[in-house]
Amino acid sequence: MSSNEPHLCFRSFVEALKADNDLVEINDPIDPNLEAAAITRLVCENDEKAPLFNNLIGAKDGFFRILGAPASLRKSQSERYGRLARHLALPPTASMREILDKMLEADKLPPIPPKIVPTGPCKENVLEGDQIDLTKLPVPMIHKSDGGAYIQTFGMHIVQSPDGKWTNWSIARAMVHDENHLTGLVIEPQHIWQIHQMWKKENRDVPWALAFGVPPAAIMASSMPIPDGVTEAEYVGAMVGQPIELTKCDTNDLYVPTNSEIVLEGTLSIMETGPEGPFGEMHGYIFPGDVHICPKYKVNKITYRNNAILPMSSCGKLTDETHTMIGSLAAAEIRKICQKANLPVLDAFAPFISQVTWVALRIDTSKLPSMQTTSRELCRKIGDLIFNHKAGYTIHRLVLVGEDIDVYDDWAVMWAFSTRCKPGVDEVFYDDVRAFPLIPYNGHGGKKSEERSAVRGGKVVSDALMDIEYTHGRRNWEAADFNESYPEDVKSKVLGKWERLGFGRLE
Ligand code: 4VP
Repeated sequence: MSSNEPHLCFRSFVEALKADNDLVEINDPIDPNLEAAAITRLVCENDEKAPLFNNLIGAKDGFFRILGAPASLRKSQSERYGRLARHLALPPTASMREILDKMLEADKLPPIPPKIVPTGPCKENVLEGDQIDLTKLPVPMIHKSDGGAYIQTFGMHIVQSPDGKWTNWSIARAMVHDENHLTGLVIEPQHIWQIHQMWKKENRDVPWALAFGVPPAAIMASSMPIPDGVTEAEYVGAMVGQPIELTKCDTNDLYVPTNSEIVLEGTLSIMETGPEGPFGEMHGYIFPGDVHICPKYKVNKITYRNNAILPMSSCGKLTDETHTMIGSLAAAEIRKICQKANLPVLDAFAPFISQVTWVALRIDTSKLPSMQTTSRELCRKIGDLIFNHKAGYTIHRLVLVGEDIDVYDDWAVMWAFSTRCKPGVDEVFYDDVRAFPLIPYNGHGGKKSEERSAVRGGKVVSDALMDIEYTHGRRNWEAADFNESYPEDVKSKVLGKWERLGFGRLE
């Protein structure tokens, strides 16, 4: 089987977007200093086509181009998740459920180890020694108050446990620090943090590679909170049904996807740190001047494909990769964990409308009567499990909804939450679990109360199930909407004459 298919090769993925009429190639000179990101931001806020910046001001010998919004939404309702679907060889009309099922599939399949090949496109060009100057590359400045130029918003960090048993692929932001260093977030409980801790104990810097423009299926897995110790290369191999082709780095013993667009090889320091941030983040905020001290990455070698493309997420308010990927993939893992614990969870999704700080869980209410459970007990079972698990790290509210609610429909979730969950009464609060410090009410909560913590508490399970669903496993209401409040013959009569009456086409 070829490794050149769009889900296995970033360059082919870009071609696939073009064939889908989901790409705008921009050959005008565009400034990587804010202009490319501003265009991409407007793209994200309007579900526009992905921009490919072919002519960045300052790109020397064409190194490099930028693809913005690589996994954002499409305008078309039927192909809303088309760009995500193309990451996984699914049809562009795939539903979010189908996309998340594909991502979960590998959990049940035997791992497929990668195939090592001696060389490939990522080695076509080389920069080393004095040739490396990150400050001279067209690295995008993404938001005007960012603390630096964020080269790393959609690349894949590659690190390995000191015993070599676990190789982790993940996304974590990083910015240019100087000619040959980056600084970036390495925060608990992330896997890159866990592996950094292991090397600290050994008193050695972490061998590291950062690959940009990797196989799209690989970047999806890098964004998903799969279990500790699972090597993403093998998980992705299982998911796509064939080994991922990797090639050895020249300056360390790590392996990178052979067809990566750009590879940085080096180390993640266990001692050296530098200023990092602020950065306009996934919740839609930047706090100017909010600099933190983070570990430094040292770049010893750069290799890249001819006409290399750097993928970039111009993240912030809805809707971009930090929502379509971080939120959705955490929800998928949460569904899996609930089901493995025999909890009656049918579906899970992080509503965009909550800025992916919530996960709605659709409960199999038919199971509730025989479980002889109560709202409080069910909330506690689910909250204890998810809020004490790494997969629940980014999520502060779990909303339990009945079978009539499509969790992939933000409006439906908000309707159920607002009308079926009595604030404070139908909710179980958690004040001693790990919080997600990036959410402004955590990291920038100020001193509204003495006991406030940026890193603990503030999580809740909100029960939007009704009593009758616990006692009889069914509902006793009809929605006062077109779908449920009119007989089929009336509905088809209305739909049949809708446009003739002068109304617009229904999607
Ligand atoms: C999923 C966690 C996360 C951590 C840092 C960041 O910048 C975005 C997401």
